[in-house]
Amino acid sequence: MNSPRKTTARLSTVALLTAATFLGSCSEPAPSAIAATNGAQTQVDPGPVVGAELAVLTSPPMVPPPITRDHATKLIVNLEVREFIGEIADGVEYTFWTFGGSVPGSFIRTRVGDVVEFNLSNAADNKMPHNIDLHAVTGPGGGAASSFTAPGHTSQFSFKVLNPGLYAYHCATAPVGMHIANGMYGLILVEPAGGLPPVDKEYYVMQGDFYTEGGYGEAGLQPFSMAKALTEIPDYVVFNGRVGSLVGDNALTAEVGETVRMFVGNGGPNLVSSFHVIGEIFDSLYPEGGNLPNHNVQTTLIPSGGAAIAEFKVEVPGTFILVDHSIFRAFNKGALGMLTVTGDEDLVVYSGKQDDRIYLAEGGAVQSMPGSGAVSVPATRTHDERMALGERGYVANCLACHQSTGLGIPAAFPPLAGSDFLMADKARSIGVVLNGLTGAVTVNGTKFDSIMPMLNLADDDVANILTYVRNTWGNEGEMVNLEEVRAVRAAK
Ligand code: HEC
Ligand SMILES: [Cu+2]
Repeated sequence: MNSPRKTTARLSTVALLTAATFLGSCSEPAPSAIAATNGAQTQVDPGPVVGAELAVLTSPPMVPPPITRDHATKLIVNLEVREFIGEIADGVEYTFWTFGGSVPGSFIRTRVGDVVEFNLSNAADNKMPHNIDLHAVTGPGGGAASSFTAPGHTSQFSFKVLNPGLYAYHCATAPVGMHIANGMYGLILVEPAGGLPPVDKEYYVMQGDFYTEGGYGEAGLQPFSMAKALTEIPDYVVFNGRVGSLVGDNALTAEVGETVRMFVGNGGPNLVSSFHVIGEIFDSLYPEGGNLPNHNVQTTLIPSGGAAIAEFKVEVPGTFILVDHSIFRAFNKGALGMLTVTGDEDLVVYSGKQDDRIYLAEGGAVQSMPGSGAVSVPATRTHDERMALGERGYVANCLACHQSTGLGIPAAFPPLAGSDFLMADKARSIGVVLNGLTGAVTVNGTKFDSIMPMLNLADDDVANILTYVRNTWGNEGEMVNLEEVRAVRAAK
């Protein structure tokens, strides 16, 4: 019989469907691979399996190097399950169960047609049996039954990766929800035969929701809460297993002009992610990890147990914030990361603030403020006026990071409420708000090493906001007046 597999290298979608129908009615196995390049579906025979090699595994946010071989191989994956206590947020400990010692687990990179020899080891000092269900597997349970492994044992099974794409994997040992909730998930990439188009940077980011006995930020070792997991209202929603895993020194990085590819997964166990990068647009987006690209996408929905590939070029420098756009999760439960882009400004693509006018809704008068320094505003304001205007200014300019409570976010944004750093030196605090802040600072004994952007505020706004900040949440300080702000600006 003449197999349709051999007839032509390039088939239209219609032809493929026809071929599939035809195949269904004969005893030939289905074509083993359908690779895609920029949306054009091309039938590619992945070819014979040649040789053997040990898979390179990486912890997030790193990704193994692209596959350069032009043939399928026997790929040996050695993955060890480790149970340990780690931090889910500063001062908050949790017992993680992991594939390879990280949440999410090690990234596995294969090529279509590879025969994967999978060795799952369960460390001898672990307490629980575990297994693995890989969504890239064609076979019952995705490998779960074959990989069930008691502590101190190694299970081996093998599978052929038939479909290119980005797939989640997870533990499927009962209670399944609990094993996933404790961090047992990760991603496996199956590259198409021709590989993925080259990019400058590749990163691995995976969201997960966590359920603890104590509320968000409650210190100490926090046990898993089955009751909360059943209600599906998590205390933590995080990228890469921890609040602050991708901020400050741990931020992802790129240079202006580079192309970035993010392999983004969602381990759940419960929530769906509305993945978004603030200030960027995905030039290409492979929804659900499949091979049909969408273009010019703002936010993508990543199902629990699913993935997406997001690609974009970075045109301007700055800090681009990764969020689950179900936004309370980002600013209040931890689903926030950063991509720091360095390089030259392109003021045509993004100008920065060009003008600032005071808009007084009551009086209808609009006062123009040409540079942020030289402003015609009342030189004196009462304390109460500054407090009221300052609160408004705080909400508009500071709240997103330092929070309405002034408590900030552990490991990301320092507290202003009760901050010894803020209250110790008035002129210095004016300088922080005028110029932004980088480098390590210690606030109430906790070190922060991140970036506060320069906000381009008018001097009067700075005086108002700092008067408010230095006299709210239990802080007690004098009013900050315009002369003091001007003096700090002039001294710069
Ligand atoms: C985009 C997030 C962001 C915004 C918006 C922001 N900050 Fe910050 N702020 C930070 C970060 C991050 C640091 C720590 C910087 C470092 O580690 O060097 C910081 C540090 C500070 C500090 C010194 C440390 C402390 O806790 O006392 C003060 C004071 C401060 N910010 C005040 C403000 C005020 C007032 C505003 C609004 C006008 C503001 N910030 C807006 C992120 C932000
Ligand atoms: Cu498990």
